[in-house]
Amino acid sequence: MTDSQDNGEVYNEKSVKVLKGLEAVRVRPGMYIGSTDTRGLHHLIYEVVDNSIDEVMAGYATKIRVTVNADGSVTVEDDGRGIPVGIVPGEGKSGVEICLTDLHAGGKFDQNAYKVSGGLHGVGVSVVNALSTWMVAIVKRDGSVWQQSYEIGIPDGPLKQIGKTNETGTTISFLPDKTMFETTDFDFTTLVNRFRQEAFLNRMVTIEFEDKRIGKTEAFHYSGGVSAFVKYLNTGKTPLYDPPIELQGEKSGVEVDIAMQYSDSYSEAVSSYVNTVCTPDGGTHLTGFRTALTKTLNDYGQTNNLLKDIVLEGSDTREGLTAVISIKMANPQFESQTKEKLGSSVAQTAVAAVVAEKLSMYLEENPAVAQVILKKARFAFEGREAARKARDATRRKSLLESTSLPGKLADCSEKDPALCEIYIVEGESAGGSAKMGRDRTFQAILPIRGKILNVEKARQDKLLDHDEIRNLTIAIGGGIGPAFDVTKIRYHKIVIMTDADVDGAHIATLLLTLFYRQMRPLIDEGYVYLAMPPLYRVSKGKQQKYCYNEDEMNKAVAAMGQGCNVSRYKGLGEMNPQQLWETTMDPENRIMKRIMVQDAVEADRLFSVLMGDDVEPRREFIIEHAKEVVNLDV
Ligand code: 0RA
Repeated sequence: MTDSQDNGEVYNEKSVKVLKGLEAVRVRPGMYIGSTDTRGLHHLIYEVVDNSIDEVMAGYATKIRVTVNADGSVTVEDDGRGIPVGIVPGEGKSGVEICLTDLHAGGKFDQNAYKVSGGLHGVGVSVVNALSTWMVAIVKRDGSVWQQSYEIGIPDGPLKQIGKTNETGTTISFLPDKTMFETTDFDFTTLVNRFRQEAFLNRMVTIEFEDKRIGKTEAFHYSGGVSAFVKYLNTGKTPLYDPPIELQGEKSGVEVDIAMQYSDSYSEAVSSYVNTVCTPDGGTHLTGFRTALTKTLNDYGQTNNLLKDIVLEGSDTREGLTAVISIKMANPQFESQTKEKLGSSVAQTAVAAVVAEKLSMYLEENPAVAQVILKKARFAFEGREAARKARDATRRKSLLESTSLPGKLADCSEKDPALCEIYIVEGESAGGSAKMGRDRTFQAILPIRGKILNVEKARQDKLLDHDEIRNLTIAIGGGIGPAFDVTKIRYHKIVIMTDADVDGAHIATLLLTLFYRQMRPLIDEGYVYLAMPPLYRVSKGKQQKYCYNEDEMNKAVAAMGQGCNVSRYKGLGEMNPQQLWETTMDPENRIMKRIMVQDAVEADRLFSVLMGDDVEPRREFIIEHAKEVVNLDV
């Protein structure tokens, strides 16, 4: 048998496999990208960008440009080595084609130790390709420019040389297939937050992001890395020392990079990452951090007579702590497919060793900071003791366990939580309309008064003294704080409905922060939504159309023509019950934004900006958002 025959056979057999693979992706897209909703859609971009991030982590690229084009397609460009263009022996195809069409290409010819792509969420660019109406790959490598195009994953021909260059890099463009997704509308803010986070976790990279649909550009580069990340997360809080403590080191092949800074707040904001991928459920690296932190602070406190005769618990050492734990390691193992929790035990020992060594060194060298931290932890210990005593003694137990629901709650008749929705509505008048407009079989309404929930400043034991927080807690039914039990909740859709103005955004932020900090599983399970009331009603005679943004309004005006009437809704209160039902509450017509952990993390930060001690960031936020409101006010 000659070589060419051999290659031919391999080629045919592989091609059939590739086609079958791509077909499988299109039959069950959710299996490959998690879901076909907005989350799955955004994963497409993350997957492609993660490949470029891998090239950055391997030390070959520094710049990534992401563009959402005017037609909704996406372009991701990097200045790395370029995907290999040569024919891969035994495959009979170029490296580019294998990378972009073979489901199992990951790792085949890429010896990158800390891969993010192709990992847990990482499914390979071939999956993105299969779910795209078209994709174009352009590679600059070996002195030439190379190109290959695809339709729903199938190449239009072999990789072609289309020009000369002395640069290197990879550019991938794609248009998500509308028939595969519930929505193909990328969200600017979601993407901005993701790219910012990736830039914080890779201090080498510069990510430029342009959204041509709205003419906005952002660039992210943070030479300060995780320390800059922590400072960013603490915007608006009052740090107890500055700069954040940095703990870096390498043990057993695990690179550990941690920054931590305490503020005078009571909440904990510790997030963890493996190879720049967020691990919302923590895992071994987080456990290693926690145990070493507790032990190191106890040891230091005992040795230096700062703790008298108390022993700190883990939670005492994390009150008011903002920290980012970023590790890089080969072949991380996760505990489950969907929940992102690290299982590799080597990460626990490595992180614990680095933290114990570097933190005790830091404390020895910075006794003033050490004093401040120990004092904070001791205060937390005392607060916890006080709370426990109060809990035993007072009414809070009976309050939460009482079977009577809040008087303000208009409950639904359905009892199966999976079918029930609760609308948390700003203001009594909108609450009244919502009560009248709702479908009372499955929709409950809880009106709340404006600015209520300063979770930041309130200690755990004081939260339930707030009427509004108590009402919310009893209505939702899972309790509050560390003991929150998601299996006891009474509704699987918790919908925040506020006016579409700065105050409304503020109240939504407060509620999201409460959920994020005190009822976290609600966010993780995807039970929290923002209602999206329309901004305009365009009418002419008997015709009418509700519009949810300016663009839709302009289109409706154009369609109805001369003499049509445009009214802008400034608040929910301007809609009568029937209108509120039709536009915002009827599952057939309404638009709701499902809150993802990422949104909640940003809300948590925004919350600190709004409620924290610094005036300047708050002023900036309000000005920034005032602009948006003015823009809407045409
Ligand atoms: C495999 C091998 C090599 C680079 C890449 C893949 C690569 C993939 C992507 C995806 C987006 N940007 C990328 N940049 C590089 C390295 C081969 C070598 O030069 O040794």
